[in-house]
Amino acid sequence: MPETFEPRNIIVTGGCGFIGSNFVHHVVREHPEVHVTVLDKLTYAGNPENIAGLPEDRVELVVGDICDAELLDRIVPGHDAIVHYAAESHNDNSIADPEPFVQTNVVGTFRLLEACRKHDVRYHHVSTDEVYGDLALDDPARFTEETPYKPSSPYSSSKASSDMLVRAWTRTYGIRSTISNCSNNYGPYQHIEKFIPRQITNIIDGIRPKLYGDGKNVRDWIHTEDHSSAVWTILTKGRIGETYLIGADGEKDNITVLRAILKAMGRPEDDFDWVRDRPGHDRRYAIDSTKLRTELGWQPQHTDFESGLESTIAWYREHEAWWRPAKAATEAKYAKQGQ
Ligand code: NAD
Ligand code: TDX
Repeated sequence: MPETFEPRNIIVTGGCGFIGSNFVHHVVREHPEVHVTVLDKLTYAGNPENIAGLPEDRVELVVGDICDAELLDRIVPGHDAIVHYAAESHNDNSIADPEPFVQTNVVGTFRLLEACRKHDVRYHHVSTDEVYGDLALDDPARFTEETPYKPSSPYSSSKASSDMLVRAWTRTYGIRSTISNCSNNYGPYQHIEKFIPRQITNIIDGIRPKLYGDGKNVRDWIHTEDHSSAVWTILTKGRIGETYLIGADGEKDNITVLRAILKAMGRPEDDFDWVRDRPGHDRRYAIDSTKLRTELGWQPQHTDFESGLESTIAWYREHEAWWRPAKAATEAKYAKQGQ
């Protein structure tokens, strides 16, 4: 087992987004010795409510852009690690308007790496399984750390670019970094543009859910809490310069997920609309997380998808005030795209 790194004062970029805020809650709950500085620009996807109520002596919010080198020079010194979640994260948005994806995901990562180089701070890079492109439905293969990069969308190619920067900065400048590539997350605080919360909030609003293409595309679902424990494990026990894939054996096709949502919400299983497919829509993602499990001893704890879905549905029912302000605009954007 590699030596353990014991961070005390970390920066979490994108800590007001879906997965970043779940990670901040995880750290506050599980690691009382750690102080978190959240750096977040508060784009449409960032909401300070996601971390409201956490103890002020444990969590500080700095509102700012990861692309702002001067800001990074002010806040990075004194921290012992950056955990980088901030990104433009939605594939459909990247197809409609790719520029912010290149700016935040590529240039933003470059700025953070430069700050880590200058101030000698450890860096964990949160990435996605989408950098590997897609697999055929009838292919028994799953992605491993050795799978070649073959991203399909502006989003996934910007994430792939950022991963490459991390590898180059690690090899050339000796940045102390680790990378993780995780599969599709679900759980509380996910923006309602994404598949699962979009359909849950549609049903609450009496709108029929929308399924792209033939509905057979497969995603490998993981509860966001398991993603958080995996990132903490890699940050503290991972080997410098290594990549770890994070997944919880949760492959399901979209129509199965949608029918499970409809059933859990008391609707007939065919009560949805087929809509225009996403251009370049990846067919299947599947993660082999053997390296993380055997080398670092990580195990997912929330693998019962039906019960995870039920608690996620309950969360959206109980937090209508949180998602309501974004609902009309999100659906108007989809309607314009025929989705
Ligand atoms: P999200 O869109 O919910 O949140 C992104 C956060 O980053 C927001 O709070 C936003 O305000 C902030 N942000 C955006 N641009 C910024 C900038 N220039 N400077 C500072 N802050 C900025 O995203 P998410 O779904 O929580 O994804 C978080 C990370 O996890 C991303 O890097 C994404 O690629 C990765 N990831 C996501 C999934 C998934 O299923 N959602 C799976 C694997 C990996
Ligand atoms: O209304 C919808 N109907 C539909 O059929 C939406 C919004 C999506 N879909 C399909 C497209 C995908 O096959 O559902 C699947 C999941 O879609 P998204 O929630 O948009 O996720 P995906 O494109 O798979 O990417 C997600 O997982 C990997 C995250 O958004 C990325 O940030 C992450 O890297």
